[in-house]
Amino acid sequence: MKSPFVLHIDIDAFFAAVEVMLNPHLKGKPVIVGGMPDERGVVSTASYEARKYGVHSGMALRTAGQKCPHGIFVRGRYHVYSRISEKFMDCLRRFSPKVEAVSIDEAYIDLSGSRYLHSSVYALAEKIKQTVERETGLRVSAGLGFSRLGAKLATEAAKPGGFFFVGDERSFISDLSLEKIPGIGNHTLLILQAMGIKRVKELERSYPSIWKRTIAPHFYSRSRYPDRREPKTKSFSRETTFPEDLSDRDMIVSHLAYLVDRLSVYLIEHGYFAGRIEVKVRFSDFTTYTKRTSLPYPTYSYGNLWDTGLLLLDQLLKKRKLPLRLVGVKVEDIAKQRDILPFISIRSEQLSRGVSDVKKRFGFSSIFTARELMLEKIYPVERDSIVLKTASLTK
Ligand code: TTP
Ligand code: MG
Ligand code: MG
Repeated sequence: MKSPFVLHIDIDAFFAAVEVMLNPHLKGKPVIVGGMPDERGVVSTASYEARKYGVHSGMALRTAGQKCPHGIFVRGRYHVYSRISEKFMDCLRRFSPKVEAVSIDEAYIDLSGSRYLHSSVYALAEKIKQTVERETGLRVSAGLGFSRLGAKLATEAAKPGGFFFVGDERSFISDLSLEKIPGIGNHTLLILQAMGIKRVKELERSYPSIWKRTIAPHFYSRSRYPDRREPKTKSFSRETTFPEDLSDRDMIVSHLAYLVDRLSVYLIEHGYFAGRIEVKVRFSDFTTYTKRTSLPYPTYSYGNLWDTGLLLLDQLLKKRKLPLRLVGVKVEDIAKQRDILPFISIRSEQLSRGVSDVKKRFGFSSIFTARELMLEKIYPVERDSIVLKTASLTK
């Protein structure tokens, strides 16, 4: 059997690196993307110079301002990042038909079949890295391994800017601390740490059954082969912290409608169907609730996502007294095709597709539902599109 080779590539400090590329005065400076330090909301990302001060993705902008007072704060321009991301993915696809985009700045590339064309997979991987760097103008990190997990962890270890090949994945991963392993939740991590287990090899030694369930499948099952049919990303989400806490239900509904609209267009553009939807709210006192449910059938339609999303929101709003600080929506169980044909949804899906075409040509907010109209009162419209102040993607 051919041994599989998986290359993983991730752009370094992506949003911040784009800002530096477009404005060379920022080079070498602590750049923080996401908003201004006196604003609510969180940091999308920070340049490596800013990370030295402890600033990282997901940190409150205010905290970032305290940690790095001389930081250069920028709001971020999602449409620019998205265009560069497409360029990045297109460049990778020239090297292999099997490219799996897993987030805006990262992809797995299956190089198993390519090794007969190139003398060395290692040399090919290096060439791919150099080519994307030249064509995008951004620095990337790369990891080559025999499984997705191995390749991804190699990239993490190679950051920033490096390239690692993991020849012996099992011993490489054994030496890593558990928090590096994607898929081990915080809760499990805390329990294991309390039991004195910090590294993968300690887990294997002391609790082989847990190791077998969590780590071993990466080495032995077919899951190590990049799968072309199903996107590996299991969910997509959009959320926003409001400029001021909101007590008006209609205004909250309006924000949710906007985020669902964004997600629906994203699903359509990428040819995905979503099987589940989750809504998240954070009240002023920072208590956070989520609620999710299966959709009646896998869909990308705004109407279908909305109907279920609104039910979830109303259930969540009963949990506590308003005002609310944040609302978000996530879709899960993502698939490229569906087995059942839902007759009832066809109309709603056709409508969503039509609307999405119009948006593509004339701007995101050139057409939208009346529910979203209220947002024009509080946000600027730029490039034919309403711009939320602190929109953020979550992984
Ligand atoms: P990452 O690849 O996780 O981070 P990064 O590229 O900024 O830094 P590095 O890979 O060198 O560690 O995420 C890619 C982009 O996605 C990031 O530039 C900004 C955005 N993002 C968010 O908006 N919110 C988040 O919580 C995270 C983690 C990323
Ligand atoms: Mg990155
Ligand atoms: Mg990434």
